[in-house]
Amino acid sequence: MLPRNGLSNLPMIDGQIVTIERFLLEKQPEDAKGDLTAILYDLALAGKIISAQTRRAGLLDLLGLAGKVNVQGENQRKLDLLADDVIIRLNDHTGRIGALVTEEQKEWVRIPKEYKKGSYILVYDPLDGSSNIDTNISIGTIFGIYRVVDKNKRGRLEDCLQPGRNLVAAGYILYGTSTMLVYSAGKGVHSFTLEPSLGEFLLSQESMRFPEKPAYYSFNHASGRYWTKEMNQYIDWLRNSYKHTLSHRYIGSMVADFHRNLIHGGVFGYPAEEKKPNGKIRLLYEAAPLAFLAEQAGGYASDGNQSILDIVPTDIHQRVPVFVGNKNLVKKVEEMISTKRK
Ligand code: P6P
Repeated sequence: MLPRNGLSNLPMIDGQIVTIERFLLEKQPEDAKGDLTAILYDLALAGKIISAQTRRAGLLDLLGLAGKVNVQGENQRKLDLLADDVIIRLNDHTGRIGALVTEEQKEWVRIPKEYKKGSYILVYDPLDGSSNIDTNISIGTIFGIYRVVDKNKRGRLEDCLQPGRNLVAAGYILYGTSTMLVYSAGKGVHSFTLEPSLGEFLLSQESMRFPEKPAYYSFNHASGRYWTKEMNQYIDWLRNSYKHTLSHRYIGSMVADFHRNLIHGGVFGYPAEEKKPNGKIRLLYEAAPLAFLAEQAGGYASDGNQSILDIVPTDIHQRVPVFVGNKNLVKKVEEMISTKRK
């Protein structure tokens, strides 16, 4: 093995420094045109730009509200709009994307006529957990990539309303103590850490799997009074079945909770509530991409009745109850709360 003198402080796999560019090229099928790889590169670039802005937000007056409200009725934050703008600008003219769906735009985003139509659909939440921005808690970009239904046509709404089972790739970029990009293109989940001194995402873990033994459950206990009796019985079951080994961690940033549970084992849940019969999490660009990753990592995701990946969206912003992570813990939710005929 080569001496590790000058490189000892960089993440290496088997003595090799693997950039995301190299990894993607090595993993892409022989006959690939390279469009999907290029889209993942573009998302990595977006992650670098958003990370730089997020890190300096306090200095650049990017914290706080943008003075606008999005389609969800949520106050948009300056960084929400910046992240959304970065991703659209990096993808709308490449000829790789047929249409975009983003949490921050009411309608699906058409590719301007002057640009070539693309054969992929990009759905994304530019900054999940953005209510945490001002308190320096980890936030993240969540994305999913589909193929267009009909390659001969320009992107249409029907290309955007596909079930998660049709995803060709999904992932997230986590802006935390370090910036990480975690993705899957259907052959396992792989994580990359941004090395700021190089401006490169370097491979930090290949083929990530949920640990069998769960360490955390992530539910907002304060909302327990709005859950059904059966949902509260599930939480009691969790706490009694894993008395001494399960802790509670819920930081109000699903992508960060998901990431911690992927590494240490656990389950995240945002159940239906009296006033939120479909919960809060958006199906298309939050739940489905994380469900895709979860299954690729040996986990599972459900709305309490069925796999999140089998739900066909009828609206680009529709919400679903979400339980995602350790397969046994999520299957137990279905067993205890499913309203489907037994
Ligand atoms: P609550 C962030 O807005 C988000 O969509 C998820 O990232 C997070 O887990 C959830 O909402 C927090 O919602 O109602 O518990 O504050």
